[in-house]
Amino acid sequence: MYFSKSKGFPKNFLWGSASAAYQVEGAWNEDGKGVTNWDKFVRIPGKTFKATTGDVAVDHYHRYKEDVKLMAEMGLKAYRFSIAWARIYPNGKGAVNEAGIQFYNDLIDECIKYEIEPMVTIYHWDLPQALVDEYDGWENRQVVDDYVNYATTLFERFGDRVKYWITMNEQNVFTSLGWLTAMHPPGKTQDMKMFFQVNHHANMAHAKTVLKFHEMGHHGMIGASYAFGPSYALDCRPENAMAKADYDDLQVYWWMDVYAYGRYPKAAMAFLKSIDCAPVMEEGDEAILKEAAAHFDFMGVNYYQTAVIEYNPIDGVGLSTQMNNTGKKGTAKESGIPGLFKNVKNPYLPTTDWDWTIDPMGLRMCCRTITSRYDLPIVISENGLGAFDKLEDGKIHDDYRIAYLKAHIEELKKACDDGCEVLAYCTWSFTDLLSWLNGYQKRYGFIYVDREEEEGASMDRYKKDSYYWYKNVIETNGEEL
Ligand code: BGP
Repeated sequence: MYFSKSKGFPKNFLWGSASAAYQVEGAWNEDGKGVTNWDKFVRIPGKTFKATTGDVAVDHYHRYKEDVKLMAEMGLKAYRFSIAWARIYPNGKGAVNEAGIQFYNDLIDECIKYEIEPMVTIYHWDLPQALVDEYDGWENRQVVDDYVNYATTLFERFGDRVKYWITMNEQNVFTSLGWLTAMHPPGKTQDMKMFFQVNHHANMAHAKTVLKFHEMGHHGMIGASYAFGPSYALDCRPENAMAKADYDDLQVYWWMDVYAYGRYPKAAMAFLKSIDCAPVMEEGDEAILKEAAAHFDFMGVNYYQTAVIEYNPIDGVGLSTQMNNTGKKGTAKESGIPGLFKNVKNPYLPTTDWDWTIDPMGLRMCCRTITSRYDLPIVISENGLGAFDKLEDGKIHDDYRIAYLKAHIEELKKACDDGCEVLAYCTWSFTDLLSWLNGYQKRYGFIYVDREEEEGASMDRYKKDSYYWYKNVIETNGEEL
């Protein structure tokens, strides 16, 4: 659509920034925190760039006051962070660790002190290892009750101050990388059947938590953050258009339809049944998913890139178990599902050094799709550029990051003109932090943190040029970009 005059961003728009516990906190074994699947996984040789871990990360656990103060100086309206399940329940269940509760109470209070809206992600990939040891974590349906119990504790302890809740961060990513491509814990390859079963467990955990939240009478909003990469068919050949439809049903609507409609896409389910990979569901599950969808308050979107889809013959390329985690452009591999589709390069768009396509218009596309398909409010829970930054004389001139964010926010503004109800925009990330598989050199923050892959640097914080730029964006409510 074309609008000669923009309405701009709504009043009270939440200009935010996001992080995740494992990527920022550090203090991996302090104050009673239990060991997680990630604490174990990063210690397997060859899994992460230069064997980096989140043991110390950017020390947010000890420096959260300094970090929140920097947010306040910038005028940030919302801080999205995740809670480490193993700080609250070191064994995943059982006795609550009060020191863990205290840390998040302090962090929430610190945000509120500066009128920064805390936005909490309940699960951002760090699962208590005790649950893996006891029953294989997400592979076992027992995880549903333990997740709901953990989430309920968070609502009880923090629900008086936290209004925005996100059940799952990128369920599509942690399950794909965990059970199909072995890049995340538990490091399994091509376990298609288990992949869909695990997703069903996560969907049930999500749904029961949404219902619990509303039963408890909370007045806030609850959603889930989905890693949405809208797709384009390579061209107008009908087999490529059909490959795109297959991709959308199996890799996009498979998650969003469950959150928003409480059902799995029909064609995808028919296909999975035909290859004996459909999830086993219990009696009553469908009704629970439906009921939860009716109480689902917003779609969270983590947007980084779009995908181009081409038909993939039955003897075609399989899923790639490697990604570019060095920042050497052009080293990413093609990936696909034989007989269905594969992802190919977009010849019209540039990429980052880690081969992620840069497509600002894709962000508007996300909002449009969600609005026309689900008519739900939208929280952009992540968007940002991973890049090499250089600290020179205490300054970081990251004009490339400013250009990236500006182009995306411009498209988001158009989505608002289109009638999409966008509540928030959270950049990834506020400070630099650990990039799961890519070490610390792939930086996303407004705040540069003095640390490299090796431990022992000062951890001092420096404001990048983008910090001052975003401050002005917030002050002008997105009028000056
Ligand atoms: C999302 C995750 C974030 C973050 C971001 C950037 O998928 O939710 O936790 O890591 O991507 O990814 P990366 O660190 O791999 O560059």
